[in-house]
Amino acid sequence: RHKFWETQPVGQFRDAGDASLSDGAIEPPTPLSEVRADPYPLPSAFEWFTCDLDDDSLLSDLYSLLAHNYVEDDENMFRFNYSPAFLRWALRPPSFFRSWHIGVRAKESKKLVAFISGVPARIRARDAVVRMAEINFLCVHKKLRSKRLAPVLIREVTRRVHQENIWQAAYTAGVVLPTPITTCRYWHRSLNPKKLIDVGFSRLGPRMTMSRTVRLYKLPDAPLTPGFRQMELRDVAAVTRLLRAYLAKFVVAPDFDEMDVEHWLLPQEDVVESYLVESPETHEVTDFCSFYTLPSSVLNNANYATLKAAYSYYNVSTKTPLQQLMNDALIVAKQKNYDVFNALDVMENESLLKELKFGPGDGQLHYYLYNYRIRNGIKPSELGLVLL
Ligand code: YNC
Ligand code: MG
Repeated sequence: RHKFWETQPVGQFRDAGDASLSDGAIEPPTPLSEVRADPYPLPSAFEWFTCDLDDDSLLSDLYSLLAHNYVEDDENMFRFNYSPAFLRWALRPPSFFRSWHIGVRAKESKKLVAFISGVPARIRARDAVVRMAEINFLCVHKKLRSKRLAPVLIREVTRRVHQENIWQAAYTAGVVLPTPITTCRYWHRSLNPKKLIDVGFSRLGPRMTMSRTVRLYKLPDAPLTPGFRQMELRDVAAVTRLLRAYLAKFVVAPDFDEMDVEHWLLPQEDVVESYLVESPETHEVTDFCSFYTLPSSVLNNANYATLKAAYSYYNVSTKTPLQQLMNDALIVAKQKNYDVFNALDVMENESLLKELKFGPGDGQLHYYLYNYRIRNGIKPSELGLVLL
């Protein structure tokens, strides 16, 4: 049933419940000299093309490919609209490889028609910290779908990851493939309920009027926790300590060092927002929360072109209750004019989603590891990893 995925070192559906299989790599690494030296062949009208994201015009080509052809919801009402600044951030973390920003273009017109990317990460699975690639932004132009181009892109990124002596990867997808380590659900918290209803993102509840709905989702004008402020460069060491201690609780989580924290969590306007609580008495940093900005294009609506969405990222509480911290995150997102705040049921999120008036979405997000087995999988609450 999965002609491509059945050939790959991933947990196969038939392996479920096989007690003889153990956790860890599915296949051992091959000697680097045996990694295929040449790119995989493409249909003759196309060529491989490494996208240099320093180049504003190439970044803008990638932005357009994704803005028109990337992920849509099941009803094709919305499409992710990752901004150019976001793409640069997402694709250039510490020690990134240029060769993992892989485009396919038409030989004649030079038009970008497909893309896949990887970035390096250290991810801990149970006790083992493993060097992995995080694979994202797999996209084939709508006119080239169902021609088995995706497996060629996946094989090519795998080859280039192997060339860097990395043998495992992590990725998420809305589709079911062999075999998720866990399946998460998105929850949505309305910040601008009127607009969300107008664009068809949400519906007026039964026996609800618009004015009652607006009142239901109303938030205070400013954060409530004393000492709540934006994260700054001088906070990197404290945030790294907090985050490392917290992520140690989960079965699968990134192994962040200070360079990672500086890249992934230092605020960048309209890309990533981070706040912390600095105790007014001791000046100790006790709590942390963050979200990233990912608008969606609203397809076919006369009044609105985009939805401004915040996505919960990493949150750590040691003194401020997590629910209060997340409520402050909602408040700042509302202040900054976001329409909706989204969160997965990962880490400890499930416990506060209902209380904070999030509602369950219909989209599921499946998490996968490549060439790494976690027998029986894990629960969303055991997952400490958020991919973009
Ligand atoms: C997907 N999302 O099952 P089988 S997520 C992985 N991830 O193979 P064709 C996918 N595989 O089942 P199309 C996939 N979607 O026959 C489909 N597949 O074994 C598999 N959509 O290929 C599918 N972006 O080219 C099937 O399909 C085979 O033309 C069919 O292209 C698919 O970024 C796609 O949703 C998704 O642009 C490119 O539909 C296209 O439909 C599209 O005939 C809109 O492909 C955008 C979209 C996906 C977002 C993402 C994560 C990707 C992970 C890829 C796997 C990485 C593995 C690790 C590599 C490194 C290893 C090391 C070390
Ligand atoms: Mg195709």
